[in-house]
Amino acid sequence: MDRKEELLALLKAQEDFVSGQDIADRFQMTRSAVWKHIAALREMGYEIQSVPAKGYRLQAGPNTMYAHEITPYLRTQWLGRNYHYETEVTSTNTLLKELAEKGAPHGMVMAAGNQTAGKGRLGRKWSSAPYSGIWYSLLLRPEFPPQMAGVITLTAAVSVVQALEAFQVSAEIKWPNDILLNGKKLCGILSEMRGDIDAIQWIVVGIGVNLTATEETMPEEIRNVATSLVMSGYGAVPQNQLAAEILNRMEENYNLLCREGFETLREQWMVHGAFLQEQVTVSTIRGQKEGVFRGIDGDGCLLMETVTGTIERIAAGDVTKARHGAQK
Ligand code: BT5
Repeated sequence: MDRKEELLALLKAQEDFVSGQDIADRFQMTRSAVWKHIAALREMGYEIQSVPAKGYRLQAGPNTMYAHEITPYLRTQWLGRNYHYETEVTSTNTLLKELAEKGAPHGMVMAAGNQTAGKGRLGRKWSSAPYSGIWYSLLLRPEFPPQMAGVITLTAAVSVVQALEAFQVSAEIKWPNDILLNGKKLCGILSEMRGDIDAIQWIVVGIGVNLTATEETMPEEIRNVATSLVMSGYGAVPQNQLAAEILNRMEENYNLLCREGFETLREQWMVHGAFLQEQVTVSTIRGQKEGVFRGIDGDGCLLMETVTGTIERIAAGDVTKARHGAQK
């Protein structure tokens, strides 16, 4: 913690005014140094009231994923201990991939207030209005074989749902990478990797969770499909605690995955999976398939029962609930 952060911690701990002299004495600095730190904190978005003869009082913090706002809530050993925050980036995935190529370590997290070119899968766009959600990416350097890379996205999805559950938000996972709340998309996950047949160099897992968008501010093009915690009535969930909790769960689940394989996480996934045992349509790059969604297998592939009763494994695609067709 630097001085400015220590001062912030003091203001947070104190409901009433703290006098400039008290701060100066406590940190052994001059009154003008106190003033400079207060100005710097204001610059960072903290609303600090100052009243002559009374001192300073913190009124509100910004909705910003600064390291010092996240780390107090971390219970991790390695995930997010190397944490970077940028006000604006093109995409946290793009930036972290560049850092991964330069040797950035396992567990690094890159968060941003705004993404000017947020990415979804297959060249799709991820809309990331400034300060309206959690936009961050996690760098993993797994020792497990490349065949297991596919389950990382599902592991992240389970982690997000568990973290939401810790704040009494009950969400579902739509295979493979969407988190749904009341049937609409609250969160998307984009995993990108580099590796060869024998080894994974790195996997970057990008997670986006909508928090504060309202019916009015949610971008037009996703208004019908997307939701935010505020729109769903969960506006009181604290962003930075949720962001930390996702990392806490992800580290636990990743350790579990490395230790025991995917089975326990697969079971967890099945507890939270959307459209299970329902008639679904899966759009893949080779066209559409329809059938009953029977679950996922040990590689994270979707298992679909077709009309002929055979089970097909699908490795990638987008699931929607079929409009017609009987449920079994
Ligand atoms: C995803 O792709 O859902 C992956 C989203 C990953 C976002 C994170 S944010 C941090 C990191 N940095 C990045 O640049 N990306 C990651 P996909 O399944 O392809 O879904 C994309 C589709 O979701 C779009 O075509 C829209 O229909 C919809 N969409 C876009 N923005 C959305 C939003 N903010 N909320 C809900 N749905 C959205």
